[in-house]
Amino acid sequence: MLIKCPDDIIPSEITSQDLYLRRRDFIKTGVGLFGMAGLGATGLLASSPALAAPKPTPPFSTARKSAFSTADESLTSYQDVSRYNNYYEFGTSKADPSRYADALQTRPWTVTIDGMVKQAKTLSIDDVLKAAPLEERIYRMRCVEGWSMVIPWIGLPLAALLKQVEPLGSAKYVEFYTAVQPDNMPGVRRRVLDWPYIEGLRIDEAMHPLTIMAVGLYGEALPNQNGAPMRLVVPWKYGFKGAKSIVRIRFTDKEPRTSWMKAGPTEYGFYSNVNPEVDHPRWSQAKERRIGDVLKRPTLMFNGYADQVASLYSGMNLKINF
Ligand SMILES: Nc1nc2c(c(=O)[nH]1)N[C@H]1C(S)=C(S)[C@@H](COP(=O)(O)O)O[C@H]1N2
Ligand SMILES: [Mo]
Repeated sequence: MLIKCPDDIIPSEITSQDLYLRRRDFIKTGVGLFGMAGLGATGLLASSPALAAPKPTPPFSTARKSAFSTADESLTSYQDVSRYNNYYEFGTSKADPSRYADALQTRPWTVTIDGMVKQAKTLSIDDVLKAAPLEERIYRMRCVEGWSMVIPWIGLPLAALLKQVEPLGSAKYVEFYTAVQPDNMPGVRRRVLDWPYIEGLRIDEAMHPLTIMAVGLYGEALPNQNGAPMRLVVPWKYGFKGAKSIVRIRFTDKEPRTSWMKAGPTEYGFYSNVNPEVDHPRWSQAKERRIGDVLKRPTLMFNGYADQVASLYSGMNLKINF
C-alpha cells in the first residue's frame, strides 16, 4: 500500500548529542550559549545551511525536564527529525514535507474542543501554550514502516487541554481533525487518504500522562513539517496516531474511523499499539531500524512503555484489537 519500508534513509550527518547537549544546557539554565561557536563545533552544519535552526526561544527554551523522558538513549539528529518525515498532505516521499511545508499557514490558529461536552471551547495557540507548563519529553517514536527515532519534544499533557471542557459521562473517545489547506498542501489534491487526516483515542488513552500535545522540538517551536503549531504524540502507539497540525478535538461515544482505517481496514486498526507480536499483513513488526543506526534492534511491547500503559488494555485481545 502507501506506506513503504524505507530504502532511502539518509544517514545522520551531524552528531545529535553534541549539538543538542548544548541546547539542553540552554534549556536548563535559560542563559546557555547556543551561538555560532556551538554550531561551528559540529563542523558539518555549514554544509547544510538550510538546517541552521533558529536559536531556542521562549517559551520553548524554558521547558522543564520530565521524569517521563527516556534517559539513556541517543537523540535522533535534528536533521533527521526535521527532514525525514511523513506528512502526506505535503506529499508521500520523506523529503516532501520539509520541502513544501513552509507554505502551511500556522497563525492565526485555533483548536476547537467540542462534541459530547458540557461547554465547547475554542483555544488559540497562545491559549494552548499557557494551558500548562511546557515540558521537554524525550520519547521513542516507532513508525509502522519499521523505523524509529528518539525525539526531544516540547509539549504539555493533552489532559490539560481536555479538562478545560467537561466531557459528558457518555463520551468514550476523542477524535482529532487536522488542517486542510488545499492551496498550501500539494498532497491534498490527490486522494491518497481521505482528508482531513483523522485520528482517535479512547478517553483514558487521551488523558494518560504520557500523551502530549507537542508544540516544539529541540528547544524550538515545531517545524511545520513536524506538525506545527500543535500535534499529538502518543509514544506507545505507531507514529501515524500522532496527528499533525490539529484544528479540532471532538468527544464522541463512537469509535472514530481514522483515515488509515478507511484506507486499509485490514492493515490499520483503531488501537495501533506498538506490538512486536502482531505483524502488519505486509511486514513484520518484530524489529525496527533506529534512524542513524546500521543494525536493526528488537521492537519492544508498547514501544517500551508497557510499565506505564499495559494496564489500559488488561483483558483485551491485542491481536483482535490491533
Ligand atoms: N496530518 C498528518 N499527520 C501525520 C501524518 C500525516 O501524513 N498527516 N503522518 C503520520 C506518520 S505515518 C508518522 S510516522 C508521524 C511522523 O511524524 P514526524 O514527521 O514528526 O516524525 O506523523 C504522523 N502524523
Ligand atoms: Mo508512520
